[in-house]
Amino acid sequence: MNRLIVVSNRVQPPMEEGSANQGGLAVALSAALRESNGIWFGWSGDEAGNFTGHIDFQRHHGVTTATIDLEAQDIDEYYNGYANRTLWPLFHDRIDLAEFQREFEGGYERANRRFADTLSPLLQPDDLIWIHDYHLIPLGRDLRRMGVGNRLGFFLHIPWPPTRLLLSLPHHRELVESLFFYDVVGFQTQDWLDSFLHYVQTKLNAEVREDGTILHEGRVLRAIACPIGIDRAEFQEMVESEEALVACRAMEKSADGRAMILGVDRLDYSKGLQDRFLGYQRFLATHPEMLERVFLLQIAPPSRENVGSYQEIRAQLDALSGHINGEFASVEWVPIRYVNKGYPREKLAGIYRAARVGLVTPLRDGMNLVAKEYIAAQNPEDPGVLILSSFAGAARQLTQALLVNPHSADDVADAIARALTMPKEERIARWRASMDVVEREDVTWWLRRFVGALAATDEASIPVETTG
Ligand code: ADQ
Repeated sequence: MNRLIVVSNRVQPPMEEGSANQGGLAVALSAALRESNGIWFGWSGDEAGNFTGHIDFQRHHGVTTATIDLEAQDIDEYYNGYANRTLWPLFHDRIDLAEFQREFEGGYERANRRFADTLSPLLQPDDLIWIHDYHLIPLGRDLRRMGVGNRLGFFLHIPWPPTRLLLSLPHHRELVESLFFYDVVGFQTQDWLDSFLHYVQTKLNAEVREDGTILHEGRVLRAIACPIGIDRAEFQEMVESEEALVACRAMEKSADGRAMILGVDRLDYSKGLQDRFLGYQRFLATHPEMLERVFLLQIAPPSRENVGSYQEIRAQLDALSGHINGEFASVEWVPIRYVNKGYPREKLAGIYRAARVGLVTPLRDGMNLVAKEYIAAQNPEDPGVLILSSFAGAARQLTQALLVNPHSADDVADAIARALTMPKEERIARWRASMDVVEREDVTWWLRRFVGALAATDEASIPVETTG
């Protein structure tokens, strides 16, 4: 296997056991890198007074990392700005929250060039370079302009927006055209891939050829649907760990015979937490017989706290959970336990297992690994039920979950009621079908599929641009 160079905005190598809150990307890529013995390159998360291009190399649990610091202005305009205030909301269907500022765009271009300048001297001719996510879309183009002829792949972890939405992004054409400097571009689902194909066919007049490759102005790109999975083996170990067992027992004890409905999400407007709370409120209002017999545990560690819309959502959720608790609580029972912190993954695995219902209702989500982790954590003989938004990428694979429209409080309420009363045989049958997918299409499968497509690229067709 060629050496793999993974590039992503943040580098989060495997952490010490028991550390809290590793994101989906980090969890998946650590597994991928362990297998490929590669380097993980990206931003350290730290601020430098002036950008120096200094690279900090480290080794963590079998993974070599190489990180750079960015200047305050870069962080503001590239990370908090273009990535998280322009692209993230737009790609998650929240044009109302998307901010279009020229400084953001300039910062995004500048930071991507800084990545290219510092990364290119590390590259060896046979390296496969795999760039991740919306922060780094133009990086492939910048590397090509420096003469990098390696095979280059890009994977988008978030949805690709419908063309009519993307058109509202200034310079959308340049952004999309920069993807044509890669050999392979991967999307989480066929839906997101179809949206991409729609744009390139209708706006760029690109040709989608019979072999699935796309031809645009002499460049050939292979675009694939390649859904990310969880590290099944690692997760299985975690579920069986002492910490998980202790956490599971502690949760069951604290539930005191009540059925636990569980939500686990980064605190983000795309995760649909407000609508979820409203759906649960509707459930309580329409099923008075269930009062005091269930509770919702929502674990939601804050994220991106420097972005205003994230502060707002936090305040709104605090108010809404307080309101629902005020409306339904008794002296002995609180309907929503709302916790704003991350948990060590072993503990989280135990909490998943103790939950009768996994409530995963994002309004839009590239994939959603929590849904897969919930399935993987269940007791095969007495599994809980996954309620899943049809707008999560995971819904394309986990078709035997109870799929809901997360915007509809009635739909969510009905699904909760159905999940709580579902006969054991049906629970087992639905869980088994979901678990088959989680087991078959795990992170190793994802890695092989993407890297396999990249490695299969015909080297002679690699376009190299040395000017501009
Ligand atoms: P995220 O938006 O971060 O990822 P998700 O796929 O659900 O969303 O991954 C979250 C990860 O963080 C899970 O592994 C989960 O266990 C962990 N996590 C969440 N809350 C936690 C807590 N309180 N304590 C500990 N761990 C917690 C982006 C995209 C997704 C896509 C992934 C991977 O938005 O759509 O699935 O990348 O491609």
